[in-house]
Amino acid sequence: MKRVITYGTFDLLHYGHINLLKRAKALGDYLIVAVSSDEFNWNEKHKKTYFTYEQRKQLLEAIRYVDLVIPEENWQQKRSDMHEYCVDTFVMGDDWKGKFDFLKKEGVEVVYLPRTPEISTSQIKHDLYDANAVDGKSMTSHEEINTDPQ
Ligand code: C2G
Repeated sequence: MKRVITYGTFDLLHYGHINLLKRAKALGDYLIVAVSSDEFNWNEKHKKTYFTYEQRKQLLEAIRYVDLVIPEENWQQKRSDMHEYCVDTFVMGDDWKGKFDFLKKEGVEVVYLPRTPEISTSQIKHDLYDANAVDGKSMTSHEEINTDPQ
């Protein structure tokens, strides 16, 4: 069984993430996703996520390509993860190209896959902020939606 691993925040899960996970799984038989903890995001990546670790973990576990979700708690854990989870292939989007080549020394294939263009969590946040700023209305509640077919 070929075991693949990838790491990320996966906040506001979108089709760019899904494309990555689908292609990562296609490289093997078992896909592990190390999802960044809330503390790691805040302290090391200076990202405030919309969804908590538990919520992001739940979303990822619902994806057909994902077999196991583990926490990513620091930058240093990758080396030991390769051995602890018997990883054959490490996969990241190519925005990280070259950054994790050191893992080859752990006997792991390192693969960078092309990012899906024009979608990112920060782009989603930006677009929603702009949209709200333009029309000034919050999301329409069900009470306000006229479902009368007449
Ligand atoms: N990704 C992609 N296409 C996009 C957006 C993201 O292929 N349009 C990929 C990224 O390249 C990454 C994965 O999806 O491989 C997760 O992206 P993020 O949640 O933004 O993760 P990141 O903040 O890059 O954290 O130790 C590694 C870090 O945890 C990676």
